[in-house]
Amino acid sequence: MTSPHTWTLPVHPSAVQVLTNGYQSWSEAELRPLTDLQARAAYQWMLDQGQDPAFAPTGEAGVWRSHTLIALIREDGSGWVGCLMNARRTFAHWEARADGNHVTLTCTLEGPAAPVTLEDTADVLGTLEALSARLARNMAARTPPPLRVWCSWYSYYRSVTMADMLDNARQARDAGLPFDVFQLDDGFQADLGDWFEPSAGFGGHARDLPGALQALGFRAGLWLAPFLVGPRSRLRAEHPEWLLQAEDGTPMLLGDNWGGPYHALDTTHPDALAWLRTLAATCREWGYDYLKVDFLYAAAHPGRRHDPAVSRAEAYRMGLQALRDGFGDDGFLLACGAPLAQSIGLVDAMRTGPDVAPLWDEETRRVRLGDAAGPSTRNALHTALSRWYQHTWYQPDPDVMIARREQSLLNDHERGALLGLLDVIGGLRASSDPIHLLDQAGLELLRRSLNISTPDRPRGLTRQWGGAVTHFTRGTF
Ligand code: 9PG
Repeated sequence: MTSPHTWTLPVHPSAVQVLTNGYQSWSEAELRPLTDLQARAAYQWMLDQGQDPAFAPTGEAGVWRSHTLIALIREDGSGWVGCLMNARRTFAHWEARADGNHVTLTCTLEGPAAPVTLEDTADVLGTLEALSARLARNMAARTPPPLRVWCSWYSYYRSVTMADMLDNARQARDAGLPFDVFQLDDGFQADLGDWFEPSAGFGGHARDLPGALQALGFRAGLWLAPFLVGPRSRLRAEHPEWLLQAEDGTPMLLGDNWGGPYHALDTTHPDALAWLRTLAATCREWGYDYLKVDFLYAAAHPGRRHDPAVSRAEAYRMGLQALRDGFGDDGFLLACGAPLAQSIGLVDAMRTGPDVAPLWDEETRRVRLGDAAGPSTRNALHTALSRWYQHTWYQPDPDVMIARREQSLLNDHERGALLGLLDVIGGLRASSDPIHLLDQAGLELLRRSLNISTPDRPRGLTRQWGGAVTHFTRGTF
């Protein structure tokens, strides 16, 4: 941890809005009046899974925390942009504070020294884009053409079967739907870490899927949470020494999903790194050339590591590099639940918001529990829109369109908003709808959502929309 840079900005706190960038894919990013309150999640597992437990919002009005970069914007579009210019081994923790009649801005680095810039500008949005693009160049960003993906998660969840995958691929082929990739999500594996053994319900083995998908004309994609280890998994029993430790030296438990907390792999352990390389290489041998690697923040979680000299950012990057090395340079990696800037140059695409869900908003979790990282269409759009400038870092993945009318609480207006805003955000296009649930209108909506678009630049500052303060240029609703 280096000593912080501190600046005093000569502007009244009530005269600026702050644009924050949350820590990882699901963490909230937003544009808000500086004098407002930044939400802090009520439970530790939410801080672990949706914010940065080492740099979470304070719960104090007028204090805003942001990762990598921050912008302060006056009504006329002028203001300041602060940005870390190389995130390979370092986190930058920004805090803007309303301080009497001015604003105090601090930047604290966690990890080795790295260049940080603060620019005073007449055009905050333009400067933000320029600095983002420079960061992307400094880290040799990968932005291959975006793909159109069918993903099993948002309709089959963990009950997905081999037959569901093949039925949908066959129906998509028969309907001439322009998907590039069919991606199997969570549910096929025996446990977190035991990726080579099938779950009881999957009805097959993940290694047998790529050949069948390719025969139908699609590339094959697979989901992994490569840095997570289930408490009851075989991996946990065989290699407890590969796990991130709590202060007392026992394997740490963090987050809460799949009915409880889970362990994280210690990516500074050479044998754990070798295992990660083999894992990615094996998926490639099975015929997958697209991997959705999820819950990646776990490799950067605070804790005791085999090599204590390695920073959290660097430990994360070592794990991600091992996956890239195993999967090959020409494989497509989509990161999810991932520290954002620290992934530049190693991944092809990035989820830039929380999950879409077949409902608009889950107010209890968002408002009462202070956690906007939970799945909802509103949360997904709100955060992905607030990261529009990150399209130079990798292909943004704003998550799936939901075109179906069955098994969904979204109304026509909400479906229209989702379609229009996915178009504004750009990047990957995806769907999870069971093809047989789509009538003519549903198929038409799905086809429109699969049109690749160029990310839009916001025209104005803010707009009150659907309970979210955000900014965008156009939408078809
Ligand atoms: C598989 C899913 C899907 C999905 C991922 C991730 O904080 N949360 O409540 C939370 C819920 C779901 C979630 C992440 C966080 O989903 O984003 O696309 O792959 O895992 O389990």
